[in-house]
Amino acid sequence: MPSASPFYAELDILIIGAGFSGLYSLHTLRPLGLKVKVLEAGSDIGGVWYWNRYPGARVDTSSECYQFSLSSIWKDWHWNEKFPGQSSMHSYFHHVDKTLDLKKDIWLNTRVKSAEWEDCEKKWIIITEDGKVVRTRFFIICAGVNTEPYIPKFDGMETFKGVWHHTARWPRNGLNLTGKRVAVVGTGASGVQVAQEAAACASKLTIFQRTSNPCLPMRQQKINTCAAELEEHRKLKAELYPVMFRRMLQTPGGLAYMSVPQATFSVTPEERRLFYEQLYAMGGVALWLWGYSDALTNRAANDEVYAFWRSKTLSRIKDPKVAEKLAPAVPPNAFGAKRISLEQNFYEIFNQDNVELVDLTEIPIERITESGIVTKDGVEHEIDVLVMATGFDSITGSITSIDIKGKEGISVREKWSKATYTYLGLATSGFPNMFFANGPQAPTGLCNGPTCAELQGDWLADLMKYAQSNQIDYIEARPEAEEAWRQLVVGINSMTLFAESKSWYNGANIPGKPFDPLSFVGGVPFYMEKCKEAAEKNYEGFMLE
Ligand code: N01
Repeated sequence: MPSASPFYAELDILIIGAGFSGLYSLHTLRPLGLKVKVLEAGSDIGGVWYWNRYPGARVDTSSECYQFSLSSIWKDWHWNEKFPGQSSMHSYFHHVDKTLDLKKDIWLNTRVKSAEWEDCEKKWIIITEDGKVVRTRFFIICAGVNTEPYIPKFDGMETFKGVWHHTARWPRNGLNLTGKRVAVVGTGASGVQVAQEAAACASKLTIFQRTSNPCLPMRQQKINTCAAELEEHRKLKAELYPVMFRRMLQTPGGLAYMSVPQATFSVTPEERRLFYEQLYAMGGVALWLWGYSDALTNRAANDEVYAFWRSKTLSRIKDPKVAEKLAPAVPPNAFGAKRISLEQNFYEIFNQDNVELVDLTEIPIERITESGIVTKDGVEHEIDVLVMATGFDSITGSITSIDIKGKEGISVREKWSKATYTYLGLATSGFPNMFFANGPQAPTGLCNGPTCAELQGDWLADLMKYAQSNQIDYIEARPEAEEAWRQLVVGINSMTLFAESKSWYNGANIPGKPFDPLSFVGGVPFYMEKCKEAAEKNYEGFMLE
């Protein structure tokens, strides 16, 4: 009996995760007067910004967009940088908590181990790693996009006598890299950020790159916070933020800007060059997302942007051999079809004497020893600290890492072992009363996190309201609705260059994971139109009882 457990709770709605999605859902569900709680594995709120504490961890979305749109929160919050660091994000979440009084309904340090559907009661039994049992009618997984660290199994890893950490499991008290011999494996967003910091203080930094990652200049800016400017800023925000947040719902990525309507080859090469120069000078994601409309659908158009980016990047790296590895003539993936990272001085660090690049496509890692990394050419790279910036079992990993058994007794992990099936990227058949936010087959990987957290959070809150007022206690996605959704997701993806890229967007970063589009690439407005359409037809595509 669950009630025999040392800790037992009966809820209406349980939310897993206290990042953007989980906090927003808690806030929007409270007015329904139901018993709602959040379980969070970390010892504090913030989700990805709680876990990622590696040196240099920083948001790569402009701060005005990377926040909740609730005026009660932004009116008294001031960012001090355009791209805030982890500690600013940490303070932001505390401000959110103070404003919305959320923590009283969050159980921290509580990791969910399993969830099982109890058909007779039409409820879920949730069990946590420390033995708590929760029975709940509904269950919303807001466990994050890049949550489950991926650590490759290198031979000899257990023999290493130095210190090693995955970027998302960095020690809470920090780790001093000054004067150390540091290796960074991986050159995604995390690897680039940690490498920039390590290059400034390590005695030797060796960066192991498997696939070159075309990074764009962040062009960080300080935001003045002196009293006079703050007042001016407050006024501007009151005028412009509501417009900006409305505008964000009209763009594919849930950001304030989008691509221009012209196609790449509809303008002269000179015009094109001028436009690329402007976007590059703006910094951030501009050259990636605000360029010509066909940049991610037409290979030749994509090659044009890549060639521009390459010419800019080559000029920053002194050694032509190193430059060719970081910005090769033939791109390994279409530009932007694998997540673009932002950098501050990533390419310049390779001009320093203490920084070395090892190209794993030429010389792979053979094994880890007591004192370092041995590559296939027999060279031992001696190190004190090994940083695994090797990414995550993205998008599905935070769901499949929980042992969730649905009404047929099979787990989500088994159900998605060959391909992912969801309806609207919000639910999956066979798992009644279970929903997810920022999960698979929603805009997730291509959507600004807070924007999608709010859109899906509002949609789910409306569904819960509908269930409450219509005495519905059973909601399950219909198999035929999820089949049709899958066709749509795969169909749109196949019209883009995302279909041929290898990245966490489609599971290609994890050995054995199906190669499958994990994000809906049709853009936020089209996605929301589909969700709205289903809701207006009394939640068409769901069985409601
Ligand atoms: O992970 P990644 P990440 N041997 O998957 C390499 C968000 N984020 O943590 O490309 C050698 O991008 C792998 O190589 P390859 C952001 O959305 C945001 O950096 O697969 N190398 C790759 O280079 C981001 O996209 C922020 O060939 C191996 C790297 O490890 C997402 O999180 C900051 C390997 C993994 O890169 C993930 O970023 C940080 C192996 N066996 C993260 N296995 C900001 O907002 C993997 N690699 C700033």
